Amino acid sequence: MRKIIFVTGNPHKVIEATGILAPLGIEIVQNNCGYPELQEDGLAAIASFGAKWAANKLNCEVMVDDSGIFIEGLSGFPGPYSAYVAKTLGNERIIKLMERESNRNAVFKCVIGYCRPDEEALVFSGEVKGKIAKSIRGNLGFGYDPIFEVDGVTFGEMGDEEKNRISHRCRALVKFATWLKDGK
Ligand code: ITT
Repeated sequence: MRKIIFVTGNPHKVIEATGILAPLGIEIVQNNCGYPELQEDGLAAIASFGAKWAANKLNCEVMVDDSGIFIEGLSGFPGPYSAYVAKTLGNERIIKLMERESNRNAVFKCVIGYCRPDEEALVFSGEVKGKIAKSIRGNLGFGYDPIFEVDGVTFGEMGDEEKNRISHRCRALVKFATWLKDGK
């Protein structure tokens, strides 16, 4: 089994990534050494910088995952600032912000950054379109899962298996796994 270090402080990401990559023959090992998150407008730039930084620090091949939720009615907010907004506003206040908003469309995006020491990073992206729920629903998953719904069901109401079939993370990870399988 190919083993890859996943630099993240978020254990939920590791559980989801393991569910997706283990059946494809890739073992994930979490390292939470962290990496500097650039104040950039794009997830790809953040993931790419983070992967390169961590690969050189740990001196081995690594992957990172930078994700964010982009709410159409709020002009794409919080996007790359999703972690900060989750800590400061949280789901309840996002629902409140959206109270009078008729456009509830949102996109969840994930970018996997991969890098080997002294090389340039590669990125693999995935996204899933959905809507911001009218209220918090479901206690499964993490982060924005209870307020992001696809076909009327929030990620917080889905188990990992169901979320992993359609999620932004799954779409990015399958691209990454396909690239690895092609002998890279
Ligand atoms: P690392 O950077 O250490 O990997 P993080 O949780 O800070 O962990 P991100 O910056 O990628 O990760 O996440 C931005 C925010 O979006 C953060 O609050 C996450 O909890 C949330 N998030 C990321 N993926 C999610 C998902 O699949 N479902 C729900 N919320 C998610």
